[in-house]
Order: sequence, then structure tokens, then C-alpha cells
Amino acid sequence: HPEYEYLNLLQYTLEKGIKKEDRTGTGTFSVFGYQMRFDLSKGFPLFTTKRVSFKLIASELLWFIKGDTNIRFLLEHNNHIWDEWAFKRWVESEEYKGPDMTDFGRRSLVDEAFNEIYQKELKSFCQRILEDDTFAKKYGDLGNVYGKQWRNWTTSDGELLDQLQDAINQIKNNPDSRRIIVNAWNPEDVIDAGGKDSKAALPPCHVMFQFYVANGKLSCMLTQRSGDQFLGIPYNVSSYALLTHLIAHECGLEVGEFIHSIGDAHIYSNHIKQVKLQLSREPRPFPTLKINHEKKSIFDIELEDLTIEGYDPHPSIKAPVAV
Ligand code: UFP
Repeated sequence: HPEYEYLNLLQYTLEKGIKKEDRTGTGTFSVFGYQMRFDLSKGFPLFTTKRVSFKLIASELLWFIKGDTNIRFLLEHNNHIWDEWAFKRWVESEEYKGPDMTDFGRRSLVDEAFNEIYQKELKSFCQRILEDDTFAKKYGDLGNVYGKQWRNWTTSDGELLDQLQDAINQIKNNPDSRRIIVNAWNPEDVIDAGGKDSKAALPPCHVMFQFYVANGKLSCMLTQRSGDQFLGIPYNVSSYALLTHLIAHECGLEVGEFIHSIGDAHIYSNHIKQVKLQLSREPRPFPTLKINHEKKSIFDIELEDLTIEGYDPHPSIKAPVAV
């Protein structure tokens, strides 16, 4: 079963992973330099050994494709993947006068009383982003994250580059090219990323991706510098698989492979129990993806145009996010 590409990474990391401290203070088991391959013609890689939300993946990807960097769009789609990053900027700002939120990610896990206060603050933050335009403009925006880098990369001359459109043009007009790359890593933004005055909430995890056209099929390789194996990677795989499908759909190509290259591939020490539970389960057949045939351009596709059929996963498994 193709899901073993992923399950083998989990197993391998449990057995061979090096105990390694990390930025969040959680601690990880980590391997460096790992590659998984998914043949997209053999079903859509939405993992089945735990439920993964296609809706969250699709709304986040459409948000990137639109070039949007403000979490308001995500909140409108009930997507809370990026809340903590925007919230962090808000509570570290001069304007924030609420209860002390220093180190909220870690404290919310170990201090139940604090967690209650934090959840309340976070909820009212999200509500305000949805209701207050000025506030949303200022604190909902994550800066130079994927949407910006893919669609509106700012050059040193102040010009804007649309890397995604350019990649699509090359796939259509110059498919043998070995230069079909979208790069999200801008050294200028990455220095001090996450800091108060930084241009990006966090340095991109998906550093770059490259397309390859052969035998009428479109393949995509993602280079990811850092991957949270339990919570992040299942989303990342499905997200880039979806992107490959959408671009193949627009360009009139079949789908080839999605190749996932990961630098620091880690399991957080507080995800071990969850990983073992997941590994005890048998994978089920991958679902299939249907795209509305009346729409061609990836820039016109909306959530309603995408359907997943035949998805019958094992139940979801909860785990804390390291921020
Ligand atoms: N992470 C992922 N996938 C993503 C994403 C983040 O796995 O798409 F945005 C994880 C990797 C890491 C953390 O555990 O988030 C980012 O932390 P750092 O910047 O220290 O690598």
C-alpha cells in the first residue's frame, strides 16, 4: 500500500531517530534527509491510518494560490491552522494589553488554568479578525508567507514576480525545461523571522518545489527543510498532491509522481504514543479526487469545485501542536 511510504518514515524515525532538542523546547526524535514518492495515478494520497481533513488542506492551498497572506480567509472557511502564528504577533505587539501570553504554546500544554485563559484570548482574537477590518489588516496578516512568495515575490527593484503563473506558463510552453521552480525561501525575510519586526511569521517550511513533465504526465518534487511527521507531513503531502492535480488539470496533463524530500524530519516527543497507535492500524485504499471540469484555471478553482470520493479512514488522533 502506498501509505507505507509515510508509515515507514514514522517507523524508521522511532527506531533510528536521534534525540534532538528544538526551538519549541518540546524535544524531538529526528532524521535528516528523507524522501518519499507517491504515484498520483494510484489514488489521492490522503492518509487513511488516521482521519486527515481534506477541507483544511484545500482551503489552505487555495489561500496560497490566491496569493493571500491574511488568516481572515482561512477563518471564513473554519480553518485554524495558522491562528497561533498571527496570535503570536498580536500578543507580542505594543497594543496588546491582555493577560501575559509569553510562551503560550508550551504553557498551554502544562498549565490547565493558563490554557483556559489562552483559549479564550485566542478565540476572541479570531472573532476580532473576522469582524474588524482594520484589526484584521494589521494583525491577521502573516507577512511574507507562501501566498506572497508564490504570487507576489518582491524583487530588490520593488517589482513583483508571479512565480506560480510563470511555472504554469513553462509547463504549457516549455515542458522539457529543468528550471520550473517556485521558491519560497527569501534570505532577506528569513533573518529574524518570527521576531517583532520581521517580514515573515516563520521561515517557510516548504522551501521550494519543482515540476517535471514527461510522457504527458506532470510530477512535482517538494523540498521541505523541516517536517513535523505526525501533524505536519500528512497535510503537506496531500496539499502538494492537490497542487499537482490542479496544475495538471489546467495544463491538460495526467498526474505523475509527487516526491517529498525532507531535511529535518522529526517526531515530537509528545507525539510518540499517537504515532504508535497510528502504526498499529492497517491502511485502507486511497480516495480519488474529482475536479469540476467546467473550470480550468487554478486561479478560478474554489472549495466547492473539489470533491474527495471513497475516503474511509481510521478515526482521527489528537496531539498537541508545538509553536
Ligand atoms: N511544520 C510542518 N509542516 C508545515 C509547517 C510547519 O511540518 O507545513 F508550516 C512544522 C515543522 C516544525 C515546525 O516542527 O512546524 C516549524 O518549526 P521550525 O521553524 O523550528 O522548523
